[in-house]
Amino acid sequence: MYYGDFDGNGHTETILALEKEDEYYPVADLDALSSQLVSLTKKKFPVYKDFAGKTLTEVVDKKILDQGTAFQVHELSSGYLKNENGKFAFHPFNTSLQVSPINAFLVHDYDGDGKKEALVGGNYFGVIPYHGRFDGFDGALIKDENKVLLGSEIGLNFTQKAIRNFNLITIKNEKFLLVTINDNDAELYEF
Ligand SMILES: [Ca+2]
Ligand SMILES: [Ca+2]
Repeated sequence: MYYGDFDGNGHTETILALEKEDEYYPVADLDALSSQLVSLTKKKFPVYKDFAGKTLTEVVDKKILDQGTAFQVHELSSGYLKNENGKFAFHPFNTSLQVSPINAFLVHDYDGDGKKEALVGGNYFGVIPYHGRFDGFDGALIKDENKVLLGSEIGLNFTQKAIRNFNLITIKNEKFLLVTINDNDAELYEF
């Protein structure tokens, strides 16, 4: 992500780029990019065909990009840190847990077998329509490194909901899971 005032109009821009075979390509399409950088893109690419397949530095001059700050992300997977002989190593979760950003974890012995599990919730709607909202994650219970139960298998229904937080609450000596959802009613699950 390049961040800076690339056209010198006093407002900062962010330009996202993805690496593919050692080249960087802009993530945004011509319309989105030119809405931020009119002088740099629409004049340079009057027709869409000319923009297609162009690398980032073919779209925005390297000298101009270098005026900004470059940020890099190397890992977008959700995962956990495992203590391996005193050193923590990152391990991504399996693919069933990668369908949306994860926002909520709650560790507890949910099934009463004496071992703790991690309940996981996610989804995120705060994206532009072009990217499409992340709404397909059903929630999950991580039993251990190799065993993950999806929400639908354990009586949860978190799809189409942007899960934000979990709490355990006790009402009249009975334990409940309180699920807080962004821009929606909270939900109470009986154990
Ligand atoms: Ca600017
Ligand atoms: Ca357990």
